[in-house]
Amino acid sequence: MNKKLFVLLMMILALALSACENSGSTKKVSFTMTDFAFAPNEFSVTAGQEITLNITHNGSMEHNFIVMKYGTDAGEMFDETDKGNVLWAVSLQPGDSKTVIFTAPEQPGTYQILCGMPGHMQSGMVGKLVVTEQLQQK
Ligand SMILES: [Cu+2]
Repeated sequence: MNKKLFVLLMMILALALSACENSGSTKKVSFTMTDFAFAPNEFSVTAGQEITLNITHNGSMEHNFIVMKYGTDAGEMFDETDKGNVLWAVSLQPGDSKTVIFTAPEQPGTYQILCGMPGHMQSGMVGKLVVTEQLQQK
């Protein structure tokens, strides 16, 4: 096979693959942040799934949405020692609603969600992300 044809075939393959990815559905999840709660505060997603998070900030101070790595939690409070265990985080200022993409982890299980602002976790800004195993395609 000559080189030009090979390159062309690879380009077609790449296009076909990206088309497949785009056709996969993104799961839409909406929640609200207030002082001091996430509503809802429990989310169920499928491993590896693309999640479109619609976040509405109805509070009066900065909040963040942190997902801790599998098997870790922040304990009594979120501090410096917990920063290395952050899997994913997004921060919002009051009035700053956002739509962000989050890819669910591959490892099924329960992950801790919290707000890392000092004292917010203790005030109730905690939640759970439940990742369920991907169903086998038939
Ligand atoms: Cu907060």
